[in-house]
Order: sequence, then C-alpha cells, then structure tokens
Amino acid sequence: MADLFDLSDGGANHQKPQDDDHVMTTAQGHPVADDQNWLSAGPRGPQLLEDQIAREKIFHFDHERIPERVVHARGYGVHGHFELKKAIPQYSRAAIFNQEGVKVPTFTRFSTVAGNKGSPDLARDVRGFATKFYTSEGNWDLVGNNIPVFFIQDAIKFPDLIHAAKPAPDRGFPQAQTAHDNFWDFISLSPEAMNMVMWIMSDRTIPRSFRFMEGFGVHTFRLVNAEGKAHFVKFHWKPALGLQSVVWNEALKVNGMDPDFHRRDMWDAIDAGDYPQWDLGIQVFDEEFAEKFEFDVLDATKIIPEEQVPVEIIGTLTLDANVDNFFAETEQVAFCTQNIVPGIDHSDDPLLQGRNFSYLDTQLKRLGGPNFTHLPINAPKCPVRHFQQDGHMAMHNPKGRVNYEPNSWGSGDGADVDPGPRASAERGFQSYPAEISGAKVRERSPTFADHYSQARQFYISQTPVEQTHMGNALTFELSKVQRMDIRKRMVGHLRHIDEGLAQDVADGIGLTELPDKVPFARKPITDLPESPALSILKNGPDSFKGRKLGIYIAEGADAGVVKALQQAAKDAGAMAEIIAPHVAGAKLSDGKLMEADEKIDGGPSVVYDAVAVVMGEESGKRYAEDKPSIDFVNDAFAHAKFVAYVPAVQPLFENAGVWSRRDDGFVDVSSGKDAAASFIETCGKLRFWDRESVKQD
Ligand code: HDD
Repeated sequence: MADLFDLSDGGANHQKPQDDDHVMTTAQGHPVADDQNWLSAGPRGPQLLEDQIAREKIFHFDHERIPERVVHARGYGVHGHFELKKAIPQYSRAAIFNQEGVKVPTFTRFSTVAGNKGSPDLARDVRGFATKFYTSEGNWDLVGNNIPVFFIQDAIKFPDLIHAAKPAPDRGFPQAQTAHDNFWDFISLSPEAMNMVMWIMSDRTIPRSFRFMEGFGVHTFRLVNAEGKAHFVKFHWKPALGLQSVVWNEALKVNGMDPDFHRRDMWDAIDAGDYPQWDLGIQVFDEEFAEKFEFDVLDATKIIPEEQVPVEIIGTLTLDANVDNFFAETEQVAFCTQNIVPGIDHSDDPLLQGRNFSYLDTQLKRLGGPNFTHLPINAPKCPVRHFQQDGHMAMHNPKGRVNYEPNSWGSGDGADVDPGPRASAERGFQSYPAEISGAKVRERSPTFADHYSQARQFYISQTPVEQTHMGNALTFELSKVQRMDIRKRMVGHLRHIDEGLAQDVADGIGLTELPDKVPFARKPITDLPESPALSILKNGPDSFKGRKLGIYIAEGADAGVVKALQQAAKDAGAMAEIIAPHVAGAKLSDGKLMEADEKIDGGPSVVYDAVAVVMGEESGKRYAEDKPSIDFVNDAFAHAKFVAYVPAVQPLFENAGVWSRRDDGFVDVSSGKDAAASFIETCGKLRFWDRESVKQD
C-alpha cells in the first residue's frame, strides 16, 4: 500500500506499470517517464517550453471540446438491436423489413431539446428519440421525438422557434425551460403550434424514464415495394414497459437531487440486464386515404389517430449495451433524416424537406469535416464503396489509381486494375417518381390551416387528472411570462381549444376577465372524437415491472418485513433500494446490519416510484423530527405515490402530516410476506391519483 501510494515524487510513479503494454506513451508513441512534473530549470522553475510531453498533453486537452448540438445537446446513447417480427414485402423492399428474425444492430440517442449539455434531465421538454439502424443496405436513421407532432409546419421557422425557446440572448437565461416571455411570445404568434402546445403541457414532457416513453417518426414517409408501388407510413415506438411520467413538483425536486436522473436510470437498467424494449409500429395508408383524411398528411403538426389507422407492430428494438465511451459514441453520433435505405422514401412534408438539409450541414461543423462517416459510431456495418476521397481526418483511403467514374480500367490493357464500384439500378436507391408540378411560391398550403381541432381532440382525450396537470402546467408557464399581452394572447388561443381550460388558466394567472379569442381560426374548428391512445394514464402498464421501490429503514426495523418487500419487488421485476439514516445502513430486528444504497438525504422519495417506511418503535420516534425523513414521507404523499408502512412509523407520519390522511394508497405491511406482495401488486397502478382529486376539493 505504502509503495503504491508513495506521492513524494508528485505522484509520477505511484503506480508502476505491470508490463510493456501499460507503459504510458505520448500520442506519437514515445514512452513517458514522468507525466506529473513539467520539465523545469531547477525544481523551482521556470518551466521550459521545450517539454514536448507536457505541451502535447496540454495541447490535446485544449482541443477536447467540440461544439455541442445546437438543439438536443443533452443526450444519452445506448446500443441495441432491432428484430423484425413481421415482414412487410407488400409495402417495402427494404432488407430490414423483409428478413424476419434477423437482428440489425442499432444505436439510439435520447435527448432533451432546449437545454445545454449540462442541463438537468427532467426539464419540461420534448425528448428526442433517434435510432440509427446499421442495415445490410446502409444506415437508416429514424430521427424522432417522444411526441408525434411538431411546433411548426415549415422548416424555415425552426431557427426562430429555437431562438425563442433557448435562453434570451441578452441575459443568457433561463436555461432548459420554456417558462419565459420569448417562448410564449413566439408560440402565441404561431397558431400552428397549438396542437404541440397541448402535448408539451401534458405530462409527456416530464417522463419518468426514457424507458417509459413512446417515440414517433413524426412525418409521413413513404414505403416503396419491389414493384415500385408506394404507401405512406408513420413510424411509432411503443414501450414494452408502458407509459409513465412524473408530476411537476417531483420533476423540480428530481432536477436538484439528481440532474442525471434519466441517464442514470438507463445505465442502471442496462447494467442490471433489464433491457428496455420498444415495438416498432407502422401506420400505413395510401393516396386515397390521404385525399379524404380531414388534415393534410404532409402537415407535421397533425397526427393520424390510431383509431383511424391502426398501428401495426412489425418488430422490436432491444437496448442491451451501454456505451464504452460517452464522447466517441453518444457525442459523436451523427443522425441525419436523409439517411434512408432503398424501400423507404421521403414525402413532401416541408418540415422533413428542410430537416434533410439541416442535419448534414450541422454535422459538418460539429464533427469538423466531411469524413464523420469514418467514425466507428457513424460508419455503416455493410460494405462501403465510392470514389469520395481526402478531407480532414480521412481514415479509409482507397488503394490503386482509380478514383473516378466512368473509367475503363478493368478492361483491355488495364484488366488487372480494379475499376472500382459501379452503380446498380436494380439494387440501388430509387427515388419514388412522384409527379411534381406547380408554380414557385412562398405560401403555406390552405390544407394546413386548421390549428385547433386536433389540439382540442388531444385535450378531451385525457383523463381529468391529466387535464388538471395540463391546466397547471399552462398556469405555471404563463405565470413566468412578464408581458400581460402575451399571457392574454395565449389564453385567447386556449379558448379555441377548450373554454374550461382557458378559464382555469385565466383564473390561475389572475385574469379577471377572459380575453377575446385570438382571430387566428382561419378554418372552422371540427369536433373530433376522443382518441384514448393519446392519454398516458389510459395506457399505463398496470405492473410495477421495471420500476423502483425505495425502502427507508432505521434501527430495529422488522427484518422479515424488509426482506419480504425486497423479494416482492424482485418477483415483480422491479428494483428495490435501501435508504437509511446513515449510508452504512441500519441494524434490523434480527440484530444484523443491513447495508444501505443511499443515505436519507441522498435518496429522497422523488427518485422512487413507490416507497416503504419500516422502522423500529424507537427509531419511529427518533426520526419524527428529522427534516429529510419528513420530506421523504411528505413528498411521497404529495406526489400520489403508494406508501407501505408499519405502525411504528406513526410519530414520523404524524409530523409529516399524513398519518390522519392515510388513504387507500397506504398499505400496512407489518404482517409480512402476503402484505408485501399485495402492496407491490397495488403499486402496478403506479400512482394513487384519487389523492390528487381529493386534495383539490
Ligand atoms: Fe431536429 C437534432 C428530432 C425538427 C434541425 N432533431 C435533432 C435530434 C432529434 C431531432 C432527435 C437529435 C439527434 C441526436 O441525438 O443527435 N427535429 C427532430 C424532430 C423534428 C425536428 C422529431 C420535427 C419533426 N430539426 C427539426 C427541424 C430542423 C432540425 C425543422 C431544422 C430545419 N435537429 C436539427 C439539427 C440537429 C437536430 C440542427 C442538431 C444536432 C444535430 O441535428 O445533429 O440539425
């Protein structure tokens, strides 16, 4: 020990290399003798510029950062594979849609949109859900979000949208949030955003985990079969573990407690072998449907309700490996909507067309040159043959003298020279020969003009609890807006969507009179039927699988009860963590020390899906005055969580103000095994929402 940690030489030799493979070198491969002391004239300096080893180290460090993504800067990438369960040759000739059972490697990056790289995971924001499929015919990137519609219809508005959402340019705040004047100013002047506003003010923008979100390709794309026949398609990801979000007050606290909440959740799940899965679904429809559908299928602010065109499940994505290196993989991965394979094609959605330009353009700047496809994370896993050459950091330089096409090498005198690759009309990508006509105009199609009907449909499809959350979210956001005219304009939009919602928000932000409706409703609003698929709570998993129970123990806690809870969670496919007043753990009733995963103020109830509090008689009294213990119980109650307890915690629960308010979300588990199992089964409902409605009465 003493030898290993002898720091008298400045730490230079505190760990001796075990063999030649462990000898440190410079980037040029020169073995390094001392990595901790700059070459100097005498031990007290000055430092010598001659020191090429120190200079190289500092030079490289100085250049470690690359520009963060202009949007979706904060993200988390994971490897996995896609397995096709149902071939669809009738729709697409793509190999990935024709080889049932074949596993195609994938890389998926989840992200928030507005915040910078260091912003908290649980910001109210849209989540990116981008997947790169390394298919046998090249990379297919499905660059989607966890929301199936978008703010704007035309890509030319994107810089304005993002400028308005990001921190104001003069003051540089607020970070990672839309609750400010600029955002709501832009939105309230862009009626096309109203459907998206409903989605972002719902709990979809505060997901409990990446694992419990849906994903959507958003745009209408085309599938083209071997005969050249095309269908329109929308892509959906359906999480095997169902949908789940947190509540807003919880999100605020999680962000302080664990800004890495979502990435940690993903890392932990994969590390534990609990691989998250999504089904890939397609909504396929033809020109005839597109013609008669109430909205334009090229308008990215609209969905096609699942009740109208059912989602057909065709395969499964499994995420089963964390990255080896965050920078090399998550940071350097480059998704481009233009990356499609033969058998998939773009549509004329103007947002998609604009994106096809933007992604490649941004990669050039972000990754420093045109050769980013040579980086392992971006390189296709199928053969790549072309005549592109040179450029910064070119790593795959072809041999031989042929670098152009057409060429006559390989015939006649040059028969021994490889003539290089040739295009193949048969195997190659063929654009769908859609008819195009029309005058060159800058004009929004009149078929894009109904901005409120689907917004209303979304709102009426939610459960009352979800509607309340939306009203509260709008009230919160608009109460951060300082300009009264912007607040009023937004309420004026809400009146087109739902008068009750508009009134609630107006009351919430203290408007004494309902403002006039904004005069933007260019098209009559249609009353659309409810679409249950749009609600999170109507599509819950009804299982505690993949969730996390927090068991708060203290001295004298009944060992049988604690172990029964752990076992019941495990049996349900959930995780259980032990929290104790001290991280060393607590001595249970059997006299044995149970180690803790977290100390109480490092493991507050907000990071768990349900909690149990198990203490002995003495500790129930002792921790009744302890602030973190009171918060633990209080928050679990306020966030509508299921709570297991034993009678000994009465003093603590009384001080937290919940003892007399125990409802059906509280379960006494002191009788042991069966009670613990039934508690975990109850937890499958995820939250005891009745508590929220009672509170509001
Ligand atoms: Fe975008 C990144 C998703 C509209 C321009 N976008 C980016 C990422 C996702 C999306 C998931 C992160 C990819 C990653 O993890 O590296 N974007 C969407 C969706 C949109 C959308 C679902 C609407 C349907 N985006 C959109 C428009 C434009 C862009 C209209 C520009 C005209 N998006 C970009 C970008 C980014 C990007 C600037 C930033 C970093 C990057 O591309 O690689 O090109």
